[in-house]
Amino acid sequence: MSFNFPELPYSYHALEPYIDAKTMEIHHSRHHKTYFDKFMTAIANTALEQQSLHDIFATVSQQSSAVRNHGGGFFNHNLYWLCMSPNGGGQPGGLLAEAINCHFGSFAHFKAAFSDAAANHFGSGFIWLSVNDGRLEISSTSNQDNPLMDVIDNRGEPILALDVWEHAYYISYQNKRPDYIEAWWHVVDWQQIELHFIEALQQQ
Ligand code: MN3
Repeated sequence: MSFNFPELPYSYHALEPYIDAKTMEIHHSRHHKTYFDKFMTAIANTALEQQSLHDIFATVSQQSSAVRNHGGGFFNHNLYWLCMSPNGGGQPGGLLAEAINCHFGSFAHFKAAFSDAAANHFGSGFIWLSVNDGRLEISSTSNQDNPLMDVIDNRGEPILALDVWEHAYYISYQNKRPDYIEAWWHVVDWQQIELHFIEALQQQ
């Protein structure tokens, strides 16, 4: 595998007023870039260079904490950026809407459950919507772990990621994580997440 640090698919100010440009710039060019650089250092001249992130995470319990933390940080932010768009917000349609209604009762129920998980997650981490054996599940992980890792109880293929580390929201929202979560729904790119959903179903 060759791993590349991704450009954002939109400008740093594109998600304003919901996520400010300074936060996006620091988060992408410093936090995410540091995870990427340290991950590349951690796997340099090892067999992991030839593996996919999915394969590395499937055996991450046997790897160094640097691979777990920085590989997770690399992957998790890749997905977080893709899940947002200046044209986001609203509700999902198509197959994803059907699946959300089936598994959570309604979009409103899903949104409330996901927001609760995000607001109540203690400390740094990520909140996920994942596909597990064809079912949609909400889960949370600490630090830079994710549902692909063999150290996680609630495993699945993540299709939606929300970063709840303070670096994701502190400049605009300080300690008010629920306000960040409420703003974030306005930039969630449901068309992209439906693509992730269809890909995940095809893999299982
Ligand atoms: Mn982050």
